[in-house]
Amino acid sequence: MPQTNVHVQNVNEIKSNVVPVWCPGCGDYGVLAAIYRACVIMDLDLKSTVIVSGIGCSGRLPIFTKCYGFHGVHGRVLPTATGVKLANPKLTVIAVGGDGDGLAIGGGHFPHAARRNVDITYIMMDNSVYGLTKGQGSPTTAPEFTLKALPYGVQEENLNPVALSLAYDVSYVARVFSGAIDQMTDLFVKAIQHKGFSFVHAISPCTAFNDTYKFYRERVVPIPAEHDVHNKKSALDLWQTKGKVYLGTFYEDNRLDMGTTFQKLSETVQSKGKGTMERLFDQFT
Ligand SMILES: Cc1ncc(C[n+]2csc(CCOP(=O)(O)OP(=O)(O)O)c2C)c(N)n1
Ligand code: SF4
Repeated sequence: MPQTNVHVQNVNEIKSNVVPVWCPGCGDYGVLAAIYRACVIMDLDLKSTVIVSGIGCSGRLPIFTKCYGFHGVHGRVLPTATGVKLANPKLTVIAVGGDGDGLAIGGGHFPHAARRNVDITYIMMDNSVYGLTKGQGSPTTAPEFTLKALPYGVQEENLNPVALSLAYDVSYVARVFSGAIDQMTDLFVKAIQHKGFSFVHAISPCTAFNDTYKFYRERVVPIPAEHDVHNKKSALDLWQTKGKVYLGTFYEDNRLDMGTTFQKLSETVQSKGKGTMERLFDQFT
């Protein structure tokens, strides 16, 4: 890691010289803008901030920032981000990827990131379609959406990322919408500040293949101020409310993150003096 810290005063200083190539109106612009703003608000050191991505239109995001970036393999954003964080716990690690990346090919990694409670933030940029590969249905394509490639819609129920994350006992769960960038920024800040695995479901419509702006604008409402974020049952009730798509923090729990657990384990083991392996190694040194 280079020794010089880089802190910035405004969002223009975070932008890289690569201009985003997303389609006009793509929700991913909103997610990127909110990440820029969150970095400034939190005064993050760009040289200690890593954005890891999967493959998809969403996967392009890291290159538009001056943070460190890792454009990984389709569906493997969480194992990669986990590895980065455990290798260097001082880093702020943000994982980004699409709904296809995170719930289809990569769906098996989500519960394990949750139970490990590794201290990273996962922003799922959900456009309910495979954008990069030109409009196939994804695990979050709801039966009410008709796509160019699916004129009769999907014939199966969609997955709900908030419901899954609550069921997996993710320690911070929030939902945001690209049409509400101020709130999105605030919740990215909260998620990054959370010590443990934080998940943000970012509704990020695809204007080319599944333009859901109108659908969501008619349904999004803020989570009521009286909602108790430590009450899992209330969070589940919010998710299941028909006709409304709640935005805000659903759930928050402060249990030990994986880095701290490992640190404690290491101290316990070291306090017991040399173990069998160390005595064995000593014979060769
Ligand atoms: C192992 C592997 N399988 C399939 C693909 C083809 N592929 C590229 S992106 C993608 C899905 C993109 O959808 P999503 O993850 O929702 O991201 P979006 O483009 O919508 O942001 C697929 C299937 C790939 N690159 N690698
Ligand atoms: S295809 Fe969809 S997700 Fe991809 S850049 Fe265009 S609008 Fe965005």
